[in-house]
Amino acid sequence: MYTTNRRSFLKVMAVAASAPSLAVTSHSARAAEFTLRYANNLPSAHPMNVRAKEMAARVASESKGRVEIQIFPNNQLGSDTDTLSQLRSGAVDFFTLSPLILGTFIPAAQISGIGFAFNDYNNVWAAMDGELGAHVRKQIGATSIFAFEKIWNGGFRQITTGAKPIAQARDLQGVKLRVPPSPLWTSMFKDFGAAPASVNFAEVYSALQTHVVEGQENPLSIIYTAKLYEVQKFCSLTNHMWDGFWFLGNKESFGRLSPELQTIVRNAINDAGTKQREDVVQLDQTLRAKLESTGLTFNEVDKASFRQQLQAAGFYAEWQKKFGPQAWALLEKYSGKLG
Ligand code: X2X
Repeated sequence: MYTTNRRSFLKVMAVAASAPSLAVTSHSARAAEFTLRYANNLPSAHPMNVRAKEMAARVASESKGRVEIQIFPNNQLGSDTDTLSQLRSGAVDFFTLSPLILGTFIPAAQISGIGFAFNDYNNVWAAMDGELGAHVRKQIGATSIFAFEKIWNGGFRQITTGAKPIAQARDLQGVKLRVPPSPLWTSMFKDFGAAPASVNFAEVYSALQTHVVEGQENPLSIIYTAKLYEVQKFCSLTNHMWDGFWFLGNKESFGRLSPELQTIVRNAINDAGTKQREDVVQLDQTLRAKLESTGLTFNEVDKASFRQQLQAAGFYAEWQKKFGPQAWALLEKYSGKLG
């Protein structure tokens, strides 16, 4: 009897002893005054998610636990198209999205995706941190959402295919190629002579695997982290455009934070973006050998043929008209004369 009682007594004591720490754990887990949901379309291994995790930890620490940012990578909350709707309604608080896909809602945002506009990263950051980026952020800010100052890096895009490499623009003739859902992307690949199909990134791997499409285009860092090399054979180094990710927020949910907390979040996001830019540059420069070792075959292309093809198809003239002379002048300030 005594032993049993003593045992149960000890058991009770053990539970009691652990109780405070349990209580502390659940208290601190519930302590955040603001829990904000950040969604994106890329795998956890991509620098976007690596830097986002650091950013969330910094926000938690600098806000002393008052702001928690939950990260949902890999389209966990839905495709880009779905997540954009959720961001607009406030069901999602933050979302990183290509300016071109954002173009389904704000057409003016697509201007940074014009084919062959930027030669290198100096050019890209001058434009996106300068007047071109400011022009686009102003358009975004006129809606229920806004973009933080520093656009995150997607990278310069390359074409991958399953059947044959693309060396000249004419090799794209009739090729069924996946493009992200965006009017500019579809227009550009139609003008290249391909047969573009709009597919959300969440479906790209399976669309390639089941041969619904024959190819796609993305930067090496995304081809690698999303394992697209498993379902593609050739990678043609077209560098046909640069793409980024605006770090977008829902205005109303961000507005619930005090100005002081807003500053903490804003600085952490912009700083993380600046680091993420460089991570992607480094990755894209070093991944070719790794991708070759998986069996992906690389080729250089006749770059001039692609640009001439766009020009001959009237691509630059058409989009200059759509964006208007003022916005186009801002683009050309950084890109030089286009078309
Ligand atoms: O959908 C794509 O291809 C991706 C991941 O590059 C974008 O977000 C535009």
